[in-house]
Amino acid sequence: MTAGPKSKRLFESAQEVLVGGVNSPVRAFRAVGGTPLFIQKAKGCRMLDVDGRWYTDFCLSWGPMILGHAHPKVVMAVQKAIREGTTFGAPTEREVQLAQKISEALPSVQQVRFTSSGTEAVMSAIRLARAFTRRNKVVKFIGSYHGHVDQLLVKAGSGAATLGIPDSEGVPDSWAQDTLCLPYNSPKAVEEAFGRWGNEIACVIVEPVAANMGVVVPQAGYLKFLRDMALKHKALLIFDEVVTGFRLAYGGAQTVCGVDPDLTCLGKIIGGGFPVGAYGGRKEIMEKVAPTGPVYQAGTLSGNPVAMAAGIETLTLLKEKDPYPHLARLTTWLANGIRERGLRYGIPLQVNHTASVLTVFFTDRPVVDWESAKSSNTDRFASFFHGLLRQGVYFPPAQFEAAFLSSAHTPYDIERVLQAIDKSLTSVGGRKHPEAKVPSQSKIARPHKVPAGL
Ligand code: KE4
Repeated sequence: MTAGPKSKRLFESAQEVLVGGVNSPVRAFRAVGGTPLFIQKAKGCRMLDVDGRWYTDFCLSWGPMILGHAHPKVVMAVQKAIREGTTFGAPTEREVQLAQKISEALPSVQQVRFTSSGTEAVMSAIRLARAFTRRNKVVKFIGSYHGHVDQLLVKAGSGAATLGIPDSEGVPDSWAQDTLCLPYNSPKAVEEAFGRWGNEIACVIVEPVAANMGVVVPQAGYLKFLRDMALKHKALLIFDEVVTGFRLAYGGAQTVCGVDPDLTCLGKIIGGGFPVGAYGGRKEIMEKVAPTGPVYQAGTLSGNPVAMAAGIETLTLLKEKDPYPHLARLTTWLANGIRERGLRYGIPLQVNHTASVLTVFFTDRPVVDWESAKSSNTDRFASFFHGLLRQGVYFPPAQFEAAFLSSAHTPYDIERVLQAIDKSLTSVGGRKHPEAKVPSQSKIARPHKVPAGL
């Protein structure tokens, strides 16, 4: 549909040697159709594909690039680190510095362990929660993704409080049976699960703002409810902040909603574009991890100085510049502009957003969980995506993902993408109703009450 000849040629040869031509499934454009663009380079909020076409980027590598691509200060910090050697398999000062920054930003995180991906961080946090509580069951939420962790690649059983079934080949039934998959934003389902399995549940893992069913914010009081339920049943509460960490605020969702989890998983932004994950929490829990405790976890490149340098510079700039109010304003402007256009073109759509994450769902139902998210018209999303791509706007190539903004995006970029959306909505089958009474931005109804704090 929209890829140039060089991307097409590259994708052909890529598929010979790389599974599906990619190193992560979502990059293959299977959710939206067409050939994935091969990217040559990126700077700020712009990406250049191998056919010489520029795009305004709202995928930002699925979240890490909150300062925009190739930020000069991050590049300089990485260049300095590389010249000193890239990895020693020995402790370095930069690991301490980045861990201190994370702990200062997230008071619930007294100690940190770095990994090389968010998946590793989540896998390790689950293992640690099971060891600390001496229990096996894990509660996760339908539609949430926490990396390709075997025991979380699980779908809901028949009833809310029934045991999970594998959601990927290669995951043994026995491993899935310790995972309970509950609907997000449903306190009743959590009460049922704890009522039935309470003293066997090691932890509840939750995306404090879901981003992997598209953006779905927690309903008012929901996170506090999970905190109270976990405490009551002596289970651990794990916030998977791989997306929300340093995205929703300097620190993350927990600093916005005022709920302290027992363990936090991080990734993406803390690596500044390099492979970094982390998990952390109270010392009494973390000291169970080797070498101070019996929970084994390790990694050749965990905490390597180059990735640490990128993370340190990124968090330093985020703290110094505090781009969060600017990002929230731009994102709200974009969200309201899309809502207005949906009304004007007579296309039912929902825009869920908070801070600098946003998802457009083509449905007339408010999207508050996986059930309502999957009711959206994904064919319309695919047309919307390609309509934008043809105009040089790169949204995430999948409905059930978040679009991201960076401090490199400007009001000009929002104006431009709204103009592109005007055209793209006609390709979705919308007809402009010039006489449509479009309420002013301030009056556009929000599909659901965003809870105080988020
Ligand atoms: P990684 O292993 O990809 O670094 O992180 C896994 C992960 C953990 N937790 C949450 C909430 C996540 O969103 C992710 C990964 N996010 C996806 C996009 N939703 C990464 C993109 C991809 O899989 O290629």
